[in-house]
Amino acid sequence: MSKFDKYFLMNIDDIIEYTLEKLPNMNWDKESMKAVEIGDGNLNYVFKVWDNNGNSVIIKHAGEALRISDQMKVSTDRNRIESEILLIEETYAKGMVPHIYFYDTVMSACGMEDLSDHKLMRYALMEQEIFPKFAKDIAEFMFNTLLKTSDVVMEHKAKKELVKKFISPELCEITENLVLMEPYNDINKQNSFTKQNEEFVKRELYEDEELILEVAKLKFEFMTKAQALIHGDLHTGSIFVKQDSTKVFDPEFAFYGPMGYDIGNVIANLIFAYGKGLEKENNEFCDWILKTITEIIDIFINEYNENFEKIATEPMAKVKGFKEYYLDDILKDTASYAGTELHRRTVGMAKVKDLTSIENEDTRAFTERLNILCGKDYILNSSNFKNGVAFAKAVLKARADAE
Ligand code: SR1
Ligand code: MG
Repeated sequence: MSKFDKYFLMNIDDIIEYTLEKLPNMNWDKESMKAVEIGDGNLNYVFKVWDNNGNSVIIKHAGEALRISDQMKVSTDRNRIESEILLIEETYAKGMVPHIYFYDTVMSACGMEDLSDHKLMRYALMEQEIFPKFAKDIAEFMFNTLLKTSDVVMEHKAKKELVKKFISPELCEITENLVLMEPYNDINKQNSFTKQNEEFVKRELYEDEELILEVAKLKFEFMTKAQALIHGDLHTGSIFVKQDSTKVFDPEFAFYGPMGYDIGNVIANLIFAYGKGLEKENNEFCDWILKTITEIIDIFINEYNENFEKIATEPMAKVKGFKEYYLDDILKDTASYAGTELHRRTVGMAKVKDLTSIENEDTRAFTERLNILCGKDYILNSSNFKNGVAFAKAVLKARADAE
């Protein structure tokens, strides 16, 4: 019998005992073991445990209520999903995710590789740090994890087993509401933004029927398009970086959905960093962000074009014209979901620090307008975004229009 045989919400005092029970072979120096809570996400508790022997591990633990709101209850099964996805992604994109040492479906906790030598990408970007290798790393990560889990490549019955295994109604519902509805109707009265943009948001989001119809279609596509095993929340707070390394983590929102949801999230979150760069009047950083957006899209397209024939197993995917049709569809979704991410992080309940840290009210209002206009361009003209330059140019256009 162990106190960890039945679920309870662990706190810092439980973590060392828990770690010793789950990772007994790590040669821990019990006397010097320490633990600290380091989580700053919206959902879970994250503990770092270490000792003087040089051992360290991250324990991630799902509570029944979310950190962002104790009114919101979401299945603790998200911890299993996250652990299993990381193990799968490790096979598709070696070295690009933290290694999972164990996961525990009783306590809804897992132990994973400590990546403290990396920085959380959102904070590094807010400090205006540049990562020249990032575009290639993330584009290849997305190509490998998305294309290779799709019906283009996978045997269809095996793929459907994964669809079943990673069905995630409660986490998907969060996205369906917070991303693909509330920014456009504020139905739950959770939206917020600068006071001076009240008329602007009303006109550009709440009253734009053409936009809302497109978002309605995107919501249904998100709910029904089981295209690839997506990360589901691939923002810069789900990525660790070093100059020579990129690691993707936190795939608890993973499920079979549209590939463009992941790619679009990466693009939108780089645009939030661009807004921060504008606040700091850092042209070099802003130029690097636009270059990175361009490269991510173009490297993804290049990987796709170079490898499609080599990895496709589905005979009908090899029909003339299908490859081009399928890529166009991925890029259209990428633009569209970049747009919805830009909107929800600007007006919705789960904001990003890149934006909320802008203290000057006028600058913040300007950045809000840039995000909203760029998002609208991506959604309303989604078929036009067929290369990296097109994605980057939309940011410059929105910047000019937001003045
Ligand atoms: C209620 S959870 C809010 C947001 O945090 C996560 O990181 C997801 O992005 C979710 O939408
Ligand atoms: Mg997260």
